[in-house]
Amino acid sequence: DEKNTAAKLEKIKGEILAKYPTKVARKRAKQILVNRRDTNGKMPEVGANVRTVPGIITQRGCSYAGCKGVVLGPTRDIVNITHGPVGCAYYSWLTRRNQTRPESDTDENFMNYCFTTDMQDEHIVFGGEKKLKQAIQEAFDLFHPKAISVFSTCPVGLIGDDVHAVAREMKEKLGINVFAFSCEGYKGVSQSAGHHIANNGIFTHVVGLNDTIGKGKFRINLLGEYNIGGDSFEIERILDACGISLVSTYSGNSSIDHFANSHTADLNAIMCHRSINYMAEMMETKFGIPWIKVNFIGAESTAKSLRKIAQYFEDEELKAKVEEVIAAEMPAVMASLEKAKPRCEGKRAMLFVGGSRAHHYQDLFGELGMETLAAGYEFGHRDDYEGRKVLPSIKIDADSRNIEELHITPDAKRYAPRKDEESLKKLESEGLAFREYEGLMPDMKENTLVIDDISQFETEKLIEIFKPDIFCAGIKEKYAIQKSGIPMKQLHSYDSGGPYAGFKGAINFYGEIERMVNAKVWSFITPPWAAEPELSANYAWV
Ligand code: CFM
Ligand code: HCA
Repeated sequence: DEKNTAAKLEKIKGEILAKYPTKVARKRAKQILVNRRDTNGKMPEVGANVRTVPGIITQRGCSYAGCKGVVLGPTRDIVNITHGPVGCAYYSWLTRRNQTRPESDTDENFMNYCFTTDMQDEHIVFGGEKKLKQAIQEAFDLFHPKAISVFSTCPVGLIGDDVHAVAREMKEKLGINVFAFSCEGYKGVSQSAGHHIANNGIFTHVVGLNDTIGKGKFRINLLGEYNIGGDSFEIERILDACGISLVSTYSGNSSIDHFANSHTADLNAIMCHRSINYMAEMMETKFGIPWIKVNFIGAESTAKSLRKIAQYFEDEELKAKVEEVIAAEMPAVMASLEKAKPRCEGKRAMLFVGGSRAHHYQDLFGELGMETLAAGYEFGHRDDYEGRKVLPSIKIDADSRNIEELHITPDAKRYAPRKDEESLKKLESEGLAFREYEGLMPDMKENTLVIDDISQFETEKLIEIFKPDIFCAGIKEKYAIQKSGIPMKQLHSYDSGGPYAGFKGAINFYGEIERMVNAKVWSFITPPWAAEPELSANYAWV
């Protein structure tokens, strides 16, 4: 039967590829996989983080989106100026549904504003640096922010404006932190390059500038959590109940002061590895802060992640407190699950989202007894799919957090910079073997479909062939899916819902999915293309 399923999936893959020109088909063949280990137990290699073939309708976004929208967007008190056409600024304005909660009445919050230089043709011809200086000055005069940052859009790189020189000059002139990002949309193959540029920029210009906040016995940063639909609020509530202090989240519900102080944390807990691993690596190298991978999507995963943090600190009191919190939260979760699960069990989901949620949300569907038939990322890298090796949680003496002194010792307090091959080999030989961190593919059932950078055509084919009970993707995919009669949940913005993280988030999710997969309404829809497969435009002059 298993063999049959595999053969069936390979046949479907062939059917999809047959529609493409030979060269495109060859390329897509590496990105459409039947998730199945070979007879040696080896997983297939996935083609990921490669250029989308022009002409294919991709779900992907751009580098500017990854830098400005994703990583820096959720920070409330930096004035983020888009240097470029107004459309780039407008489309990246508040679409991501990240929320923020100023800590006091004097705390600034600029997130509701949209700042742009509104580049025009004349700036393309004569350069836009003067306009940018003016915009920075104007923002300063109006708002007196602690910091201003500048984000480059495609034309900026093409005409060669030196945004960094402008930032340096204005920093000097205004006496506040001003920094710029060369995150032109065309850089890299997706949002992913923008994440990297953002991480490098914050690390260079902000991290380590202050060490006055961030008290508490167990201090962590939460990396790769962006407070979509209030997720960070729920995680903050849980960490707070456990007695774990959050120095900074990157970057949900954050402020520039949180970033500046984040090097004082004892541990980096990473939610979305794809968008922020660079920051964790740099903090590890420069400040000796180890990192562990966590996931607060799913009640079980939340409990597991809390236990992992407590285990890292090797503190009995903390471990007991964490157990107490889990015990207090779980009854409500189980009550909600008992209601939803019988109506969801056995139903089938497909998830095509970003660079981590297509993986993390499978835990929530799993809790509901639902099966993930097919999944993939827009811009994940190979390690996000195939899993990556990370060191076991390792603790370091706070006093020896100086890179020169870091070394491997046979006792419990050991630390090795992960990049150092020698140290890594030694750890392995000491029996502190690498643990494989679960990636999307090893975590999914065998004989499921894994598709990287799925196209609109492939989406339509999957729906036609499998008729899943729910399809999860983004705004661009939403309406074609619904018109095909399939319930569609946005796992980026959560539509208008959320939070879905943590314990309360799980309860929200169960209720919502139960309602969606049992709603009959979509099956009554006849899509416009059923009657008229191809629409031709009627132009006035024809
Ligand atoms: Fe990380 Fe994200 Fe995601 Fe992402 Fe994104 Fe996002 Fe996403 Mo949209 S940082 S990779 S670049 S978890 S914005 S909050 S929802 S595609 S799966
Ligand atoms: C982005 C942001 C996005 C888009 C979501 C979507 C988000 O990639 O620039 O396509 O619905 O989460 O807001 O991923």
